Amino acid sequence: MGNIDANLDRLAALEGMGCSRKRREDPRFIQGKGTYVDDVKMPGMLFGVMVRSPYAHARVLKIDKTRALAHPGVHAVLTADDLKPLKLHWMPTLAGDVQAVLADEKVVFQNQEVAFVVADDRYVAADAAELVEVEYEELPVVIDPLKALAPDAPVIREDIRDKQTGAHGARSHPNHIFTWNVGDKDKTARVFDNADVTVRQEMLYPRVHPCPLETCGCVASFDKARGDLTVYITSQAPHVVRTVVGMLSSIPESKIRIISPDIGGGFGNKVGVYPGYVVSIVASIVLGRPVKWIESRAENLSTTAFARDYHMTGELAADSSGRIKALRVHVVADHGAFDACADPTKWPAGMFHVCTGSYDIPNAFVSVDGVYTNKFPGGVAYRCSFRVTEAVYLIERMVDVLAQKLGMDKAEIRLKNFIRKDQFPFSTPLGLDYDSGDYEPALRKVLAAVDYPALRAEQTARRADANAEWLMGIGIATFTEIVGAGPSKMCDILGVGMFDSCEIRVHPDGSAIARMGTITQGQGHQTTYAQIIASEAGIPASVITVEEGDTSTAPYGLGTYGSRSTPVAGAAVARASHKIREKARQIAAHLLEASPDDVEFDLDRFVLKGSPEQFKTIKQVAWAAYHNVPEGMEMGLEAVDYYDPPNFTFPFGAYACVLEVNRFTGETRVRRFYALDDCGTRINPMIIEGQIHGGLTEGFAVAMGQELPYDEAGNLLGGTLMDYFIPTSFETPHWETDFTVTPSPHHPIGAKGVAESPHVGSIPCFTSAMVDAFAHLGVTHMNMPHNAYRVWQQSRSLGLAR
Ligand code: MCN
Ligand code: CUN
Repeated sequence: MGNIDANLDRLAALEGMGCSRKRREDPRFIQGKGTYVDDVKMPGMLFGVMVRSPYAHARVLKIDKTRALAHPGVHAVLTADDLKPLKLHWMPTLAGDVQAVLADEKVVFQNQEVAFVVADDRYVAADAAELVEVEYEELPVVIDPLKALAPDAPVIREDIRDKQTGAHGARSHPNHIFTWNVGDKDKTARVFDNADVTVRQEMLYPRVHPCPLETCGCVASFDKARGDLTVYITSQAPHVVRTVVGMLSSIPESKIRIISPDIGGGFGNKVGVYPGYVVSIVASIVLGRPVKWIESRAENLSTTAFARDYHMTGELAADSSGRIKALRVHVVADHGAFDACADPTKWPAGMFHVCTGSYDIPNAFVSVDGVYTNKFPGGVAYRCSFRVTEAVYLIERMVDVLAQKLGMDKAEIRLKNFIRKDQFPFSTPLGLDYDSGDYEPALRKVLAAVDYPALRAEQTARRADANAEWLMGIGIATFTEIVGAGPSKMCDILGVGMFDSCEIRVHPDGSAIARMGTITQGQGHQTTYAQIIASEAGIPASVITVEEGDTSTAPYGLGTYGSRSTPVAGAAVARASHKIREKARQIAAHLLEASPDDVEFDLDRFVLKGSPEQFKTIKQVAWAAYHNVPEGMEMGLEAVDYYDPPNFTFPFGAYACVLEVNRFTGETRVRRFYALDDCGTRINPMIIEGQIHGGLTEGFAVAMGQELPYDEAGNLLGGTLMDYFIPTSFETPHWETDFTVTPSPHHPIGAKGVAESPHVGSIPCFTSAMVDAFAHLGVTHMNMPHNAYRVWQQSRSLGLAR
């Protein structure tokens, strides 16, 4: 008994995987002691402010900087003409397109960067920006992506007007970016032709924005004497920024240091390289002084990486029993005026082809047309897993629509079509190989938890009551996520494969530092990576420092987005830990004067097999590593691992939502939201729950209120927090969470990513519940956002409200 207690004490002291260790980063944050980019102050630092276009599409006839330059405190006003000799007026995007750094002869979206004013402080720069006189000639505007390919549509990108092929194949129109087809078109068509039942539904996933608390910004500092460039930057991928800056500037990467300090939320908004970063660097090189640029909220919401804007049409074919036979999808993807989608996969619509979802659908065909419009660029952001949000929304909506057509229950149709546990690994008709899943028990657990039959009975009674003011909607979503970009044969950024890395150094006293190629923006990496090392190498998490974000110290890594940190870097941590453990075992054997084969790892020590009283702790081994190692072994105890995963990981979940909808006002109340997630091996249950709460809250925001609409002239309506919905604790529902554990078979510790799942899964669940409130009246779909005004309009159109 005593032994077991002692072992449990040793286990607890490690704070390894499975333990809800408190977040190590929070004491700093809640005391206001974080260091964000805007906290960085350097001697002689200047400030830059952008001059932006008021028009969505216009020729730039003339830029007069005279008055701005004459303003006291102004050091420079940069325009495209100043960048031209440096060949920096255009830059490559992550999607194989080019983007104007500063408007070159024309502007193609409202708030586009036109000039950059550098001055002693931010106020002076802002005042002087007003004095830059730009003469525009307005051009006709294309806002609706469905009209972008019309023969007479205005040409947005004159720079590539005659380019017949883009980064993803042939272009058919000057506003056309790509057509991406995947699946078997003819076979799918035949199945549709012969199907018992088919359904078709158009839906819009509107343009939204992740709106992180901290906007984007940087401090660029070029040291002329040393020829070194240091950039503090809000980046989710600092090494990638270093490589891009190296390419653009021809400064060797060894002379460039990119530091992502604390980041106040990224959510995919901080993956790309923005004009503000480039011009700040140029200004610092030109002026020989550090230059800071920090976006305003409005600039962030109207110029840097939005999400979605997917106009989707889905079709399902099924037999009369509800067995799905085929899926067909067409998407018009609005990428804005430059294709600057932060999509590192080789597919131009990212992972959209996960849209067969959790279901065994034998035939599928998907076609996506990417188009340019006069809106700001982006598309991949906001807990999206590279278009999985859109894919899951589509399939979950379609399954609901089919159930309605067949008069089937929406839980039943899902249970009928799920990929079964014994079918994994499962190859989908669109070419993905799901690693593992166990969908049916997950949904059954959720149905039992919310007492689904009772909810349906209550709803039936409510529907029968003609005077009921509150309608009741029940939503279900059973999703499959795809995270962990990625196998470098499928994913790269500008040619760099998407491995990730970890370097661990164990110091003589047994404490350690782990340096990572990823960068936390709030996900708690400093807490959780240490837990992996604790379990895998026996070093207590409390003595492990995790460091990220400085390219001068961290091993090269591709950064944090697409919930890839756990599936990719987490695997590198485990493998580096195993290397440490193996070397430590050799040293322990040497200290125990035994053969390494007779020594085994046990939690925090190395034990002589058969005599557990004879052991060396990892702490003792660490000390020995610096003075007493076996003959011929290098001193020191460190390891580095670069991990290129063999496949993605496929987390999944089953969600249920109960919504109350006021038929007279359109007001809604989330009565219940139950989220079951399966992310394989769980490293820190508390952090997972926090991530899920965050993702669900953002899902609620998107489903219920967020959108970035435009008027016909290309003016962004709702680009400030006066209009853009950010839920506070007041609006946010109460979340109930649950889990199952289906490890990834190919990940060294069986872990899958989790951070985006709740967002991906909750949004269709909200829509499912919203439509369900009106389903008995024949409604099959309602476009988001489900705000009170739009819901009231729906209610009124059905005669339920005045
Ligand atoms: N985790 C775990 N066990 C697992 C999986 C994950 O304990 N099986 C823990 C990890 O150790 C990590 C956290 O959960 O501490 C998230 O891990 P993971 O799912 O691997 O995702 P990433 O760390 O790669 O985070 C990226 C993801 C993305 S893409 C967006 S968008 C998003 C999100 O994280 N942005 C966020 N969550 C965010 N949370 C905060 N606070 N801020 C953001 O900007
Ligand atoms: Cu798609 S948003 Mo996250 O990948 O940074």
